Amino acid sequence: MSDELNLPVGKVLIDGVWSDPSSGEVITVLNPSDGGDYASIARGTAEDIDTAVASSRAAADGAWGAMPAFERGRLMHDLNRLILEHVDELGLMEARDVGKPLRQARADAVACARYFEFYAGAADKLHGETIPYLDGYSVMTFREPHGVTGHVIPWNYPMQILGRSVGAALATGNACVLKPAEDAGLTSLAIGELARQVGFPPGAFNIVPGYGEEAGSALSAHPGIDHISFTGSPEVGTLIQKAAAEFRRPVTLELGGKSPQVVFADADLDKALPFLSQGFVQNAGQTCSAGSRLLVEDSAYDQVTEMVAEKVSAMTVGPAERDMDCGPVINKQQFERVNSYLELAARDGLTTIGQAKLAANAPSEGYYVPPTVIGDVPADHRLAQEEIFGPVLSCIRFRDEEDAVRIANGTPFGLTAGIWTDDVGKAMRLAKRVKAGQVFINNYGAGGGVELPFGGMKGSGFGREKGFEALHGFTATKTVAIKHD
Ligand code: TAP
Repeated sequence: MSDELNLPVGKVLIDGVWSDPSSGEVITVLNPSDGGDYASIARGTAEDIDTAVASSRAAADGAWGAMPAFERGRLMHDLNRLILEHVDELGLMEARDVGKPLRQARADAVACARYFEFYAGAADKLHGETIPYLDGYSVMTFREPHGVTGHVIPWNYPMQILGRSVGAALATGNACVLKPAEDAGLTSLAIGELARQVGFPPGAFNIVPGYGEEAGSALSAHPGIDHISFTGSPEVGTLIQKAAAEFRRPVTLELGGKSPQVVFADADLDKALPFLSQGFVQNAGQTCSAGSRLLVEDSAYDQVTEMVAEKVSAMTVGPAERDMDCGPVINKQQFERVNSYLELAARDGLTTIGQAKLAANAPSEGYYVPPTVIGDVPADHRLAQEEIFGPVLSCIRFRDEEDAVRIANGTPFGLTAGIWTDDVGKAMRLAKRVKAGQVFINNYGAGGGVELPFGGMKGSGFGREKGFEALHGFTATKTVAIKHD
């Protein structure tokens, strides 16, 4: 681990102090670019979660809870600056931990800082309202923090997801307990250390790394948690929601997608091409909002898919630190899972129309899946329905606007959608009819914008993170009515 950050190995961060987990054990972390051991993190347990929740409760009821909002904002501004000072170091750490090309890993560190900057500025700008009511009453609302919030985050964008979830929770005065993914916990720990250095009060931000079924499950089932936010698989999302139901706690769930990019024949294809070909490759396709279904109007289908296939075939997949178009997937399980979809495509007679190359001298133990474009996938095929979470693009034809809406909405998911057309009316009709939490017209992703509310419809989950709206999710409204004749 990093010398400059001086991170201790195999510890939990509770109450502002690095300490041994109660298991006394560590989990070995692999570098997916070469399959070799890279670092180790603590195997946190239910006992550590208990300690962390108690520490956060004391912070919420004590120094952190009593801190004026503008001072919370100042601390978060300080954290933003410190993260920016460590972008290279955090980027390298993430590239090794997640297998993300260096450029993308650094961009994640910058985005994480930006979340803290955005929410620092928002901390003292969230306020209640006064409500006109009956004569003789004055009514006002307060937006109060939940208290102690739990955060279970995945391995695909650790820094960004930490920033958007913990950032919004801290800004509103909650004390946080974070359980990062066992495969990619290092940058979370590094940001915890930076938060410690800028002087967050003990317990405001505790981190317990460990296994999902151990530390994660203990956190989500803990009676001392007042809200839990989770990003990850639908299966674990269901477990989290069930655990929260036991104590009737609010939950935010972000569970991935199978997002369509809908291309009409009148679209500006030169502008669309980089987004269509990159939208499913970024982070080796392990992106909840990946544009992994390419829906193209019949008359333009051959031209668009040929252009995308050609672009993808010119890409190279290779080690994260060599900063190529695409890095490895996170681990062996994910490697096998993504390849099983490619095998399924071949078995069902689907055609690969474009595929990236493997870099020369890429370590044979690395988990490399070349970005792949599959042509004429039936809309109800598993490749067009299931979240593969790898760099695989399923191309699908549609007849007209009605058909496009039907196919776009025809999966269990509803996270994001892209619409490409020169016809504003058509674009807006579609934007209104597509079931998705974010819709992009003639772009895809809008540059990531921390300001833009993000979250799912249907099976993609509920609740919104990012933007000012996330602050509502991390607070509860209290109404106070005064009777005064
Ligand atoms: P999950 O198993 O859902 O992991 C996400 C987080 O939940 C991790 O911190 C994980 O810890 C934790 N977790 C696992 N089991 C838990 C439990 N029983 N109770 C509480 N927390 C638990 O996802 P994954 O294993 O990382 O990936 C599996 C699949 O999920 C992927 O193939 C992909 O399809 C999907 N996925 C989606 C997203 C997004 S953004 N939608 C992100 C990642 C993965 P451990 O890492 O220690 O298990």
